Amino acid sequence: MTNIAYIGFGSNLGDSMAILTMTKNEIGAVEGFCLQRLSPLYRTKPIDVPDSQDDFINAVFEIETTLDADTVLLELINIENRHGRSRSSVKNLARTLDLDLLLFGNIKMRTNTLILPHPGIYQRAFVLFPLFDLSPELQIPGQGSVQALLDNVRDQEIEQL
Ligand code: PH2
Ligand code: MG
Ligand code: MG
Repeated sequence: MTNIAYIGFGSNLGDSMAILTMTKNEIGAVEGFCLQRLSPLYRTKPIDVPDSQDDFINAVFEIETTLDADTVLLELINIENRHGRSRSSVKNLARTLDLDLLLFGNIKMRTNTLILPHPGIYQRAFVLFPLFDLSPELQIPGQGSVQALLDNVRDQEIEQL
């Protein structure tokens, strides 16, 4: 049994392009992950952050995996930690590496540690554009089609690299 999962990449601290390359290799090396595709890359203005921050590099990875969603999340947190991702009680500070589990098959779930689909997808251009690039027909369980959701975020500043 395998599932397709989509993983959001975000970085706006340090050498974000180098971090992206390393992350791609690390995702490719996880046992139980089969890296399928990386979306085009986007430079995006920070959204919903508490201070003045540099632009982000954002993209989305598509993987096929034999692991369950909780284990996938743990693997992503391991990769974040290897890149010196610091965690603070202040939300959304600048970060070297943020890997968000956006979608895991068609699964809907809500626990203390994981909400699927990721609850922010529908309002974030930096996630919707790369998802659309990878899968124009994609449906987000409970949120609608990526294509329709894009109409809500066309005012957000994002530039394909
Ligand atoms: N991530 C956030 C908060 N705001 N803004 C952009 N443009 N890109 C991000 O990846 C991002 C953000 C929290 O994870
Ligand atoms: Mg995030
Ligand atoms: Mg995160």
